Amino acid sequence: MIISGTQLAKEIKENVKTQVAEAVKTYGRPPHLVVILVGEDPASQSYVKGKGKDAEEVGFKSTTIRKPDTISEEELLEIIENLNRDDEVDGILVQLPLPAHIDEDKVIETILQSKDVDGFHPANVAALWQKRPCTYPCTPKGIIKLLDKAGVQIEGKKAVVLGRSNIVGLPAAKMLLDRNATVTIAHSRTKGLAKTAAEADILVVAIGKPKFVTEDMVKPGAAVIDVGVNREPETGKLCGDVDFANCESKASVITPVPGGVGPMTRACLMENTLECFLNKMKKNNN
Ligand code: L34
Repeated sequence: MIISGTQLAKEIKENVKTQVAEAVKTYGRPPHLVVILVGEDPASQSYVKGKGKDAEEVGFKSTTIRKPDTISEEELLEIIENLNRDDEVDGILVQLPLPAHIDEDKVIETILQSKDVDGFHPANVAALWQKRPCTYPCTPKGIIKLLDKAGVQIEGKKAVVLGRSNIVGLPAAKMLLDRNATVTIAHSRTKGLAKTAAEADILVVAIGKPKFVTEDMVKPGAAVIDVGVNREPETGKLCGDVDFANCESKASVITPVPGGVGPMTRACLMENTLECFLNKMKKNNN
């Protein structure tokens, strides 16, 4: 079975849209999401465009701030600080990666935690790892929702996460652990990676290498979640970290690229933005 992220994302966005209409009646304005894009990387441009499109679809106010990759760190931080102070801005997202002369950690720390719709702020990360209320990072949140939608049992299962990034691998592993899976975090330097992967009931692949996972690395009946977004070197077509055609028949459920985790990342961003907005409005009313 192929799990359609596009379909599930649509359902999530419908739900957000309904709540936005309610929120407008209650609070007099929709949530406002600001996305900052530095530079002209084609992939980042495409993702940011998708976020703006989704934001408009659910009825948010949406602003994209585009800056050249020559922008100084100081200038970028100042933009963020102004957005932090702006009462009518509810969510701030700085698209990663940033040019090398800008300290990403510093940028992420500058975003007000209550407007951190990515869930990347250190205070948010700490809250996630300590099982306190937090904003769940969009991609891992989307992964869990895809598994639930497909009816995959997580509790008691062996999950293997390939990749250990702050954005995907680590938080995805933690969220699977919190659902009572037994989790192995593996990576490109793991010895016997293929064998480890092949033991997984749930295999999450975020290793950033096109068609890295082949059929021999998939346990029969496994659920395979492909987080990769790569370009096929020969054709320029989008492809995942999983060799889909090769693995499809071995997996019980598998996500496609495009149309899997990507659209879910965006839909979860819409949910997070609404959540930040509602938290703020409820606080203001007290
Ligand atoms: N701050 N930076 C920040 N937050 C994020 O959550 C991200 N990420 C990752 C890169 N940098 C970030 C994204 O937005 C990856 N990512 C992302 C978002 C959306 C899609 C892919 C990656 C997506 O929509 N993928 C589509 C295809 C898009 C295309 O045609 O290029 C898909 O169907 O997979």
